Amino acid sequence: MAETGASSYYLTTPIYYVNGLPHLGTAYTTIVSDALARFERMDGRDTWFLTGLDEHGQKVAQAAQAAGVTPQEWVDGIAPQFVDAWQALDISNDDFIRTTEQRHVQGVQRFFEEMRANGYIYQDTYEGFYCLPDETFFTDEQLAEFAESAAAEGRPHAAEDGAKLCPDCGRPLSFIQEDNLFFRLSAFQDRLLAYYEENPDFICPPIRRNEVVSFVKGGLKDLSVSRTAFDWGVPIPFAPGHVSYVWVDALINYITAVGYGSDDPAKQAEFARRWPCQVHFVGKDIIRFHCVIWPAMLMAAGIEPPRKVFAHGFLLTKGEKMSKSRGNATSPLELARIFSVDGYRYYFLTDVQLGADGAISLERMVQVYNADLANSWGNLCSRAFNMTSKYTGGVVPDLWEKTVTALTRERGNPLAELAEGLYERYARAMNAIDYSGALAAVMELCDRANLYVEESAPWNLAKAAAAEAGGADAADRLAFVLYNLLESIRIMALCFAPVMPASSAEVFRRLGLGEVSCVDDLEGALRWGGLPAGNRVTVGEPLFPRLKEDEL
Ligand code: ME8
Repeated sequence: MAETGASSYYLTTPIYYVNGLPHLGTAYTTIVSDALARFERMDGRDTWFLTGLDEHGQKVAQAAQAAGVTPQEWVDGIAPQFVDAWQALDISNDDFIRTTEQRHVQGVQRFFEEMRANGYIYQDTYEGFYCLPDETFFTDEQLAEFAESAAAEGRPHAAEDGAKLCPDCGRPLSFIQEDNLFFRLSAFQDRLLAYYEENPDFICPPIRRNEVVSFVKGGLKDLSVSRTAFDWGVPIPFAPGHVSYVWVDALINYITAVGYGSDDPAKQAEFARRWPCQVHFVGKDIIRFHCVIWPAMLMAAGIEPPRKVFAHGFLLTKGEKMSKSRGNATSPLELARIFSVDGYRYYFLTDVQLGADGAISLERMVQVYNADLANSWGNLCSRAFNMTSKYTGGVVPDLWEKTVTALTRERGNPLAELAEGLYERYARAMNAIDYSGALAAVMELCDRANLYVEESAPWNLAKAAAAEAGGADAADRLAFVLYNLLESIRIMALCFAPVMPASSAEVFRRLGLGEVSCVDDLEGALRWGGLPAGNRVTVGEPLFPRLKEDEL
């Protein structure tokens, strides 16, 4: 195996096809990945987050032809729309790779040479079925299995004209016959199974792991890895007239983006530092490419496989997979306009159980937004900031240490107590890529803080403080309560930041604090007492104004 290091935290999204624009599905994977990237940075790791575009292949060539432009013109027209959409959704990717870039093309060519030098590439004739929309080959066995299960479930496996349908997307398959290059995937069955065994967390969640293991146990066929029927792809240096099969080209992006195949020593050092990747986030539709073909390709080229592939489920609207071709996709930017970018990100990360298929609906989005963000988190911030403005002149109260100790002894400090173990609970869930769990831990503190407002009734303390008798005591109590609320808010804003970066940054500004995104010691930052007394607090507009479904 090549010398590689694991001193960095490198994570990726799939590189998306440029045949359509960003939609809720691709935005979902990108947000899921972004939340982890942001958490890892705040938790002090040297993080590198990659996304990008898959620009080659027959499908793109055909789309360009239909539009009357060259494939390069076509992809150049689509790429900025992805860049803009991810920027609008606050995606913090460190790099954006396009497979038509020279750095990638050169790396793909080198990779092919490596696989060939190691004896894993040979030439033969491919004869079989191909799904153009999915850019996927299907073996006769796979089609027979599909025909059998479709018949048992009463679903069609062939069109009315007899054309075979794709087992994955249900669209008609094409028959192709070409002289192609083949990759000896069959030689990797045992090594893959051993890798899964030795790395039980390589495929997550477990249901996907079982699926992949039983697929590989069923036997692997060699894979056609070049095409000769068109030329929109990476030319294979030792096989004139052949371009790389688009999936092989696409998978290699994960290493070319961090320097593989470069002649520049600085890039080579970057590759040694970044690879192997910690997590490839993908949808469950492309798990075989990532968990079978990709690690086998890497083994064939003498490179370590990635540490983990996390496959999430599909977003469904009314039970159907949501996709542009089915016409049931709402644009991410449209939803972000209604719910704010943070409200949108929060919903998908908290209400859709990562890994399972998730039914999404506008009604449910409104419910979650209003309950958690408008009524709970946003309302807590408004109340605490308003009361600070009214009762302590908009300044974070200052109290003698002795007074704090005495008041804590007298009444306890439920917020400080709950915040105490928060890092552990939250970071454990984030490291396990369990966003719902992590956010639930933060919402627990939020709910407790809202209750604390009611229990401690600062408005009564303010009245008592203003009255003559017992004023000093009540003023201390009021200061104590307000500090506890503001400090809890600071702590929650830190924990919410990977999921809702803009509103957390705003809360930090309103508390007179620096950039939340610059935090790189989350555990230290979450320690109780970090909010400096004397900071000026700004009230501002509601962070998450309530939404009425009938007004959307
Ligand atoms: O497959 N729900 O690109 P692609 C959730 N270029 N996620 C969804 C989704 C849905 N309804 N629809 C799409 C490709 N996705 C290749 C990848 S990687 C080396 C090459 C997400 O544009 C999900 O992550 O078809 C899925 O795996 C991906 O978009 C497919 O994107």
